[in-house]
This record gives sequence, structure tokens and C-alpha cells, in this order.
Amino acid sequence: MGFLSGKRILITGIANKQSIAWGIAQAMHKQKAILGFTYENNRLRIRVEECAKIVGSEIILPCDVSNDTSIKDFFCKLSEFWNKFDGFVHSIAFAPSDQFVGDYVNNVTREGFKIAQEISSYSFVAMARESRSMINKGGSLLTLSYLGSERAVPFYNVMGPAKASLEANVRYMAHALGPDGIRVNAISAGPIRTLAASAIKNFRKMLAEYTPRTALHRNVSIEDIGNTAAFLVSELALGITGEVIHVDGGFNIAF
Ligand code: 0WD
Repeated sequence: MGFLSGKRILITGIANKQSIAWGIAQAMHKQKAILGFTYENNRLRIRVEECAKIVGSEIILPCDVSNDTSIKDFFCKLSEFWNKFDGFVHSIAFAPSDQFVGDYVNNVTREGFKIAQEISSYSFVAMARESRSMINKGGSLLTLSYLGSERAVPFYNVMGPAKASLEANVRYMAHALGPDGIRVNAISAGPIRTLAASAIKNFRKMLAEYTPRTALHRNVSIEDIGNTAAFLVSELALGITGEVIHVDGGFNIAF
């Protein structure tokens, strides 16, 4: 028995085995959740299939969250496997690479700002709207944020406002979905070397400087994020909604 026994959870945002979403999937699998997976495009399909196989999942479906039809089609296909399920993990963010360089004010563009907001924040509520009627009472939605929403982190640039919007989205979604018995939370993760992180200039340097400044004197891993994610979607966390929980080794509380 695990504390997610019998729960059906959908995982988005696996790009490879370094992805935070993969750490989450493994932790949930350990707690006996039944998992389904999305992949953004055919380039990523094989990698997601490999991951799904490891955790015994047969649900691997395309979903590009930049496109409303793709989201609609995805949940329609998912309903052929699961007419009801217990929640999803939104582990998705994107902004064009030219938005992560130089001075924020000089380099941010209308298009870059719009794309970052659409894919990294709006897509969370778009997915919730399309799946609301399929989610069981007691269900849980989870997304991934970063401290750049609260503080100006060099080179994080346009993704900072996108994460701030995502965190506000969490609170508004939690308020709207609360009466349906659905909880909505975010994990604000410490920096982890992934594909998405490689878009941020100086990420390695930042990671090295980060370690001694955390309260725990260590960086976090995808396992750390995964374990908190498993807890948050479980019945152990039934009283928690609308929260942004830092899983960052105590970086944000240290001076
Ligand atoms: O330090 C880090 N790595 C942190 C990441 C610290 C704190 C938060 N996060 C957040 C990210 O901002 C993101 O929201 O965690 C989430 C997952 O990021 P990750 O695990 O670091 O990155 P990665 O393994 O690259 O997965 C993100 C995936 C995409 O991968 P690529 O790299 O191919 O863009 O998001 C998915 C895609 O699989 N994605 C989409 N999925 C569906 N539709 C789309 C889209 N339009 N765009 C990106």
C-alpha cells in the first residue's frame, strides 16, 4: 500500500529523465498512483514512452498547451481511458530564448511576454477548465514555480512575471475549484539542472553559489520535489489549497 493507492494522476512536462516531472512521476509511482502521461510533440514522444513504460503506464497522449484544440482533443482522448481521475501535474514553462539575455527592460518584447504568460501560466487554468468535470472530489492540481516570481533573479527576466502570474492563478483556481472539492497548489522549486534551466544564462554559476546559501547547505533534487508533490496530491494534504510551497533547501528564508 502507498498513500496514493488507486489515485489516477496525469503528468505533463517530461522532456527527459532530468525533468522535474519525471522525479514527480517516480515518487507518485512509489506511492502506488496510477499514472498517465502527455508529450508536447513527436520529438519528445519516445522519451516519454520510455518513462511511462518504467512506471507501468499505458496512457501516453499528445498535448501541446499552446493550442486550445490540442488541450480539448487530449482530454477527449483521455476520457477513453479514464472517465474520472484525481488530478494533474502541470510541469510546463516556456519563453523564447532571446528573452533570457541581457537587460530585462531593453530586451523584453510584447511577443515574448505573451508567449511566456500563455504557456507558463494560462495553460494551467486552460487545462483545469477542460478537465474540471472529469476530476473526482478530493482531486488535486499541482504546478511548478520558482523564486523569480518574488525576486528579481538575473537573466530569469520575462519568466519572473510569468511565474508571478502562475502563483496568482493558483490562488484564483483554488478559490474557484474549492467548492468542487478540488485543491490547487504550487511547489516553488530550488534550481535544478534540466533542459529548461539550460536556457538561463549563468545557471551553473548560480547553482554553485546557491548551495552554501541554503539553510540545508545543499541543492534540491527531482526526488525532493517528487516527494513533496506526492504528499500534496494525496489525502495527507486535504487541508492545503491555494499554497505555494518552497522546496528549495531553505534558500528563500536565508539572508
Ligand atoms: O531549476 C529548475 N529546473 C526549475 C524549474 C526551478 C523551479 C521551477 N521549475 C519549473 C519550470 O519553470 C517548469 O514550469 O519546473 C517546470 C518543469 O521544468 P523542468 O523540469 O526544469 O524542465 P524540462 O525538463 O525542460 O521540462 C519542461 C517541459 C518542456 O520541455 P522542453 O525543454 O522541451 O521545452 O515543458 C514542456 C516540455 O515538455 N512544454 C510543453 N508541454 C506542452 N505544451 C510546452 C507546450 N507548449 N512547452 C513546454
